[in-house]
Amino acid sequence: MKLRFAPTSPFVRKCLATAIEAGLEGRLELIATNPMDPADDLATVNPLGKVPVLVTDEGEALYDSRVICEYLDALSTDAKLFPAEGNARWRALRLMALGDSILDAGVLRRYESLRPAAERSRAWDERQREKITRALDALEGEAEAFEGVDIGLITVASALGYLDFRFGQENWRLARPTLAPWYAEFSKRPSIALTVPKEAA
Ligand SMILES: N[C@@H](CCC(=O)N[C@@H](CS)C(=O)NCC(=O)O)C(=O)O
Repeated sequence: MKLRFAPTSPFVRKCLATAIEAGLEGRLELIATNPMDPADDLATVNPLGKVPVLVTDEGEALYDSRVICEYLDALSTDAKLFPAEGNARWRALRLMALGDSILDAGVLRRYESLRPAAERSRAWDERQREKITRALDALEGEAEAFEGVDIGLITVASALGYLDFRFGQENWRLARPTLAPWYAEFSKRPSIALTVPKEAA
């Protein structure tokens, strides 16, 4: 399987962490891809021009990260990261949605910050920042119940790691006394420790 990969992308990280948890990382060939480079052929496999994309051994291109993670989970014979049913399933999917939405807002803020100063909207940035703050407060309110590993918690960890990577000066840990230690502990998992985002070489 081939994974269109960018070392800064938190959505790619989520897929890699899932592959590691699922024992499948050895089957992934990473294809370095810059989604912001108009010369990159990414749009030939994903019309949206976004990473991650997984090209299966059968040659089918799968996107986005939610679909890729569920595909990897289905291939795995290890413990399932997408709980099959009941409250555990809905909680994991909701936490995945919350983590993904922190990432959507964070990535939008990042792209906004790269625009020429005169074109940037402070109101737009603030609107996205408020979404992130409310989502973090919601996570703080339920972090005491976090245990084990599933796709929801992997996504939340990917989101918190991205906030450290791009918005470290805003220090999300302040006034989050339950979420911060949960993340410190969860980050010791090889799937999280081995996939910390970094600038492209
Ligand atoms: N919902 C998508 C989001 C993917 C995404 O936003 N990827 C970013 C990189 S972190 C990207 O490729 N952006 C390029 C663009 O927006 O043109 C997913 O879960 O995979």
